[in-house]
Amino acid sequence: MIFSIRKYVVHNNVYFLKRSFFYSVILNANNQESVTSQFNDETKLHEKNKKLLNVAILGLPNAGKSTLINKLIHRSVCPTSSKVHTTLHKAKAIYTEGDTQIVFIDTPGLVNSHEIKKYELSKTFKKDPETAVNEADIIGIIQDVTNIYTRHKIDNFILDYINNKREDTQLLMIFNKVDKLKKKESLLNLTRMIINNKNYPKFNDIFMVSALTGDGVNDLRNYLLDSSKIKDWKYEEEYYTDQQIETITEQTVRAKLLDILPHDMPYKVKIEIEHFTIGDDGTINAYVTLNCPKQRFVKSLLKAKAAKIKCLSYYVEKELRHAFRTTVIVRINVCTKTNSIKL
Ligand SMILES: Nc1nc2c(ncn2[C@@H]2O[C@H](COP(=O)(O)OP(=O)(O)OP(=O)(O)O)[C@@H](O)[C@H]2O)c(=O)[nH]1
Ligand SMILES: [Mg+2]
Repeated sequence: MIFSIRKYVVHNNVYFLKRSFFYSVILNANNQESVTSQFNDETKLHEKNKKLLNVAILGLPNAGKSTLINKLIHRSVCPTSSKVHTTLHKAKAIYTEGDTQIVFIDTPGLVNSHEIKKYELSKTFKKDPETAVNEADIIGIIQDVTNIYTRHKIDNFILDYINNKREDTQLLMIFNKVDKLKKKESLLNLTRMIINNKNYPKFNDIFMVSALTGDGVNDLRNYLLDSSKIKDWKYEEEYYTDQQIETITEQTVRAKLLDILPHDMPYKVKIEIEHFTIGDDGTINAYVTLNCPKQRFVKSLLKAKAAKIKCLSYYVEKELRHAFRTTVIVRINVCTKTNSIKL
């Protein structure tokens, strides 16, 4: 298995060199990253050469699905946090390079029906992974190698999703967070446990990556580029997401709030985009209200000269700058039903 993985890496590096030679990344007028061909006009990209691949990314909550997609497309369009249930509904992230377009489908973390009921999660937690499985040419199952309770197995409710895939849909096992593993040999054991279990479907390939550091991510991207099939693109070259900018902004505020507030507090805060403008120079200005159900939430956010709110705007602006490649200014207003404190 390791041999076949190594062989793959070498094979893909060769392809990567070829691609680097023919294509270069530029920033277009809207500061959006795109890859242009260095061929002259006569050899311009022909419609019939276009390739497309739909990739669904599935896995348990907090496995690193959104972080991996952001790394694959070089933009933070899928909000991430250290807590579970950051992604609430499916979202597409688009990567176009040369003649190939990859449409990644980010999904909410997989939870069983019992948990959906218990935690009153939205219907998207079941429906969106199902839709993603139907749309996918390739399904990537993300396995968090730092989670000792789940890393060596695939639960039955996850197998139910996979078993409903189209026959021609390929399946990848992606072990994530390898940067945190002290003993890299344990990856071999995990691989054995997954591929030798007769109850599990056959995986076409296995990848070991760190979505955080980027280790192994180029190999995965190259593999996907090489797996794409001749088909017209779904989106024009400049598109990198199917989400509204306001939605990404709101979800990023939510994600970073999950990081800075303890326990289940942030899940109870209602986030509203009060005002949203894009200036002539492309600068984004967002006015966001955090509607807190209790006064003690407000106190926690505003203590020490509103340190948490300042921290929140800093991280949201940083993330959105990386997503939209423009200046982003986020002003945050905190309120309860009775009080409103502008900052
Ligand atoms: N050390 C390490 N941390 C990672 C890696 N990938 C993701 N993380 C962290 O894991 C946490 C969860 O990442 P997400 O990308 O939000 O996970 P997710 O699977 O999208 O989570 P949900 O949307 O809640 O299901 C974040 O704190 C990430 O920084 C990795 O390769 N290494
Ligand atoms: Mg996510």
